[in-house]
Amino acid sequence: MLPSIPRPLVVAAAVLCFYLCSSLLVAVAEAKERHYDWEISYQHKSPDCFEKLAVTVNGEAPGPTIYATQGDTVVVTVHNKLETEKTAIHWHGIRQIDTPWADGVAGVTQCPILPGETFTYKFVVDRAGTYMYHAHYGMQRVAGLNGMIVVAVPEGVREPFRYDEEHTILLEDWWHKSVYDQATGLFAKPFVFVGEPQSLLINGRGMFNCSNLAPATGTCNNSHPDCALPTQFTFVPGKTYLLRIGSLTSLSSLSFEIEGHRMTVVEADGHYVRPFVVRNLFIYSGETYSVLVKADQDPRRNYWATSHIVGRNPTTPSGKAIVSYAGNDPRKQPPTTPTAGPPWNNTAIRVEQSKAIVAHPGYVVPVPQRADRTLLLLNTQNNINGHIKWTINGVSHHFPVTPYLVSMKRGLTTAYDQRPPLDTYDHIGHDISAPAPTNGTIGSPVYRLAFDSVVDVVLQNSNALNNMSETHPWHLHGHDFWVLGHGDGKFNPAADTWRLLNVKDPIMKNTVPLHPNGWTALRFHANNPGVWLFHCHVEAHVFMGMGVVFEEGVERVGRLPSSIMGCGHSKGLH
Ligand SMILES: *[C@@H]1O[C@H](CO)[C@@H](O)[C@H](O)[C@H]1NC(C)=O
Ligand SMILES: *[C@@H]1O[C@H](CO)[C@@H](O)[C@H](O)[C@H]1NC(C)=O
Ligand SMILES: *[C@@H]1O[C@H](CO)[C@@H](O)[C@H](O)[C@H]1NC(C)=O
Ligand SMILES: *[C@@H]1O[C@H](CO)[C@@H](O)[C@H](O)[C@H]1NC(C)=O
Ligand SMILES: *[C@@H]1O[C@H](CO)[C@@H](O)[C@H](O)[C@H]1NC(C)=O
Ligand SMILES: [Cu+2]
Repeated sequence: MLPSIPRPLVVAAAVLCFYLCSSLLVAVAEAKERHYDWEISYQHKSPDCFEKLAVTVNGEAPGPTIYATQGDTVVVTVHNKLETEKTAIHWHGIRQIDTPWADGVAGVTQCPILPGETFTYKFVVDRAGTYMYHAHYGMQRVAGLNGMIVVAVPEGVREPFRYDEEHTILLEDWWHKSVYDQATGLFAKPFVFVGEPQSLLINGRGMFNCSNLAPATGTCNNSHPDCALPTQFTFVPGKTYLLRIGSLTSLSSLSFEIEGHRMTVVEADGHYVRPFVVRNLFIYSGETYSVLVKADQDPRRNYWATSHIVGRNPTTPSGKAIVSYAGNDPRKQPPTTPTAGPPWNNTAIRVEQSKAIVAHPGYVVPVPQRADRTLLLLNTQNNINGHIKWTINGVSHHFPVTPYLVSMKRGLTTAYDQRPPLDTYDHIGHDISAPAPTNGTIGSPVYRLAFDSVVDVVLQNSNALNNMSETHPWHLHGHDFWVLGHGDGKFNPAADTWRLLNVKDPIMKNTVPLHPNGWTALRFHANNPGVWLFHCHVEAHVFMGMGVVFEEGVERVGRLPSSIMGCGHSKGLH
């Protein structure tokens, strides 16, 4: 539902239609084209009071929220005005059925858009829910090019819950260092990690305490209008709100909460969840959740909405926004000190919440009972010729210059690594609670999946070179997958681990966390012709090679638009 349309009217129309015009509905609710014209440029921004160059959409970071209705076609014309930098924009959670070239991943589905060039993305939003968009070129998304996509249910269709109004909440972490500095450090010898973020942002706002800045390093002004006030959300007493929450953090796993209010989780990555109540929502980069919140607290005061880092020992202050009850001064700070959030190192409570997310009983998408192929994907951190890399089954993924979609469709076999990657690793011999002893290699191989086959993926965590195990949220492009289970320790395909899997009512998602010292199992149907990236959504990790590429039915892909070509081996192709 669009926020500008009063909900009762829509409900009334829907109820009327149910009786009077259900047969006409299909004709009435004609899909629309939604056009956007975006100029991508660097602008000086102070989202947390520290001034920095940010990549913006029409001058804003985050960019505007795209509102559409299921079945609509979204057309975004992107003008790259970055002057010295290429770009590409990914529509996170949109499956791109019949339009694999619009997925927006430089090196996978298109050549990056050159400075001064214009590129048009056109795709159908085929399922209602909450989605996001962000740059998918180098580490550019960390510089601010991101935003949300809200897809409403078609007219006459009811969601399995009621609410009065909605808000969108985009969570980010933020660095004062430029993306260039961050990316260069990760590739340098010796390796320089990006470090912990300086701030957490809620809808693009945070507040860094400028007095804590080392002398004379940049401009920081706590009175700057971009940061002086946190984001404010208004609650009218007694009303129920749908909060569409998305995380596009670069590194951090978060816990989100609203002081004094319970949240009922009802949607995850565009799929209805069997509702469950939480005080704090754990959310990983690349995930979206919708929660219902009732404005049922003392309306004479305001409340803190906060985001806290979990999974890494936090040095970053919490993100803060104000939930203000109607009638109060929305800018008035709540009288309380924001909560500290849950202990950062309690993995068990996070795994427990992950396990609580199953499909709504009325919306279970039946799971194929068995897979045609199983991929056991072990992540290890390796020192490769003095560079610190993440590898999957020994290969650190490197994006080729020529987009896979073009090279695979056109048979350009020299454009990427032809050796098939390994479906498994030494799952008996590998000690996951020690740094990897093996060497890795850098490559650009592809898992070629039989079209229409059912594929299981088991993600296996292991300790990094610092002997710590981290959280890795994995995101699959072009599909939703069933989340079959999360487990502790090492997954053993020969043992009875399969009994732990949920094939009854698993939730479908596009992003799922792999928790420290554990494994995550998922299943998907390889039925969307194209070439799709599957990767850790921690920006530094994918840049260090933590990803794989799947191809399925590329021969079924329609004629490729020549606008995605022009780089590497695709020069001169049409
Ligand atoms: C900012 O930091 C200074 C110095 O550490 C401290 O005195 C001050 O109270 C802080 N301000 C806020 C709003 O936290
Ligand atoms: C800080 O920002 C405020 C509001 O824009 C402005 O009035 C003030 O001059 C700025 N201070 C400095 C030191 O730039
Ligand atoms: C988390 O860290 C604290 C402080 O180091 C420690 O006391 C506690 O046992 C740890 N909790 C877990 C679940 O590891
Ligand atoms: C690494 O950490 C594990 C616990 O996860 C511990 O048992 C092991 O001794 C550590 N190894 C090294 C080399 O520090
Ligand atoms: C890793 O590579 C180095 C250099 O090529 C070699 O000396 C070493 O034996 C290799 N180690 C393993 C465990 O393969
Ligand atoms: Cu990761």
